[in-house]
Amino acid sequence: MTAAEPLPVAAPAPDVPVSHVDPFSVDVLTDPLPFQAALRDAGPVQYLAAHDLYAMGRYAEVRAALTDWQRFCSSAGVGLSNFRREEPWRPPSLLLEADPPHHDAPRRVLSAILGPRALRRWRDRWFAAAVEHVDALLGTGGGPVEVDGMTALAEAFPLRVFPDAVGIAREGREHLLPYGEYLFNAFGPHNELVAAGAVEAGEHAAWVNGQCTRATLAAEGFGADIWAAADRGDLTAEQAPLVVRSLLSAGVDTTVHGLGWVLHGMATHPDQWALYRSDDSRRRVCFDEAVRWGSPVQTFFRTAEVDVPVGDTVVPEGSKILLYLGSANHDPRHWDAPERFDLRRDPSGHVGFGFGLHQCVGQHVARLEADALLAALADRVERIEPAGEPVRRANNTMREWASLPLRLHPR
Ligand code: HEM
Ligand code: OVM
Repeated sequence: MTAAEPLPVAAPAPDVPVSHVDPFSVDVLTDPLPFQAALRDAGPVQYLAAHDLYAMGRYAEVRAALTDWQRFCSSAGVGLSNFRREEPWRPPSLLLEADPPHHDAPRRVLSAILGPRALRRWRDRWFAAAVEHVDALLGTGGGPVEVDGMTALAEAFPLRVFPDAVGIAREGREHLLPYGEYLFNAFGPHNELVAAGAVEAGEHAAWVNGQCTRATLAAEGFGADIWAAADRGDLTAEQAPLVVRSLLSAGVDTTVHGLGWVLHGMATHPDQWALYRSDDSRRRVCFDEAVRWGSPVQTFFRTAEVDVPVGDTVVPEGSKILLYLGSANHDPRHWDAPERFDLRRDPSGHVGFGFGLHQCVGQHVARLEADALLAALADRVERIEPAGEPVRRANNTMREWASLPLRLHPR
């Protein structure tokens, strides 16, 4: 090695607090709040020795970093792996894993296709589907019914409406959830969670990729809309299938676990369900408060393009930075009693959908799905009660319930 070559970065920058805890251990993943409180209290940034990376957990710094795409870039990957040194496990997303100017055209196209105006044509259909879904679940007996809120509601409802809205085949839809589960694990380190999914990931990915071609997509739907944008010249024919893949990657597990958190919130805070049912003005904020409170997407990484001063230290060029959306959403420096699921608060400014350039382009889709299901439940269900111990599932990126036993009391 010549004197001009920099040493490999494997030591913390000077004056940075160091943690030796592995935040991707199953223990921390299933109970992340104590780790996140310690991360915030250590300072604006901490070095995580277990994975040679920097982590931010305070609201102000996380939000500032999400907005600073020039210095905290996405094109080197938004997981632990640095795409400039390691081959990505799948071709990078043209949205999530891209910086301007490449990010611009795919983003503009999806913003229009998934925006509030474009979604108006799905609203009545999704509200009607939710009423049918809840009616079938409650049956005709009139008494309380016990369900697993995850399988019967949080998974079943998005799977009932979203794949049809994209326009994919019915056959093979069982690949969607495990594909997302693996994808979100794969943003983390290559731990046992990734290893456990790796055997089947190839099959899920092959099926998902097969759904993205013009020939396999229905004539009406978000998929067809993406191909129409390619026909207009707003995207190339090479970009179109990858943009469809983004919908199938980011659009299923996220809403499933967002709904899981709203159902858990209502079951454990009966006063909030009463408030939701009685006060129309609270409905608008409900799902966002659940996304803040549960933060189903806990983290995304960035890569430092240059040396970035943060607090008393400098995050060195080329290092990975872990942005704790979930921790920012629970920072008492910004939120009053953040651990409380509270429809009376104003959750705006939460970073559960990210912030800035990459802020979730599918958030209106997620809100519409949630509004439809919650409205149908509010009409028919007086009380939502826990009917057993909820069960957590560890994922390297998402904060998930595997099972939510619920008792629904029809009115
Ligand atoms: C981006 C969360 C639903 C598609 C993001 C980001 C977050 C997020 C945190 C920012 C990523 C970053 O900054 O690196 C969520 C949550 C959801 C949800 C919590 C549900 C509760 C959806 C849905 C779709 C979708 C339903 C598709 C229909 C996308 C795409 C991006 C994205 C394509 C990348 C945008 C870009 O990089 O410009 N989402 N999402 N998401 N989301 Fe969502
Ligand atoms: C994508 C993508 C994948 C996972 C998550 C995401 C939350 C986007 O392929 O564009 O945003």
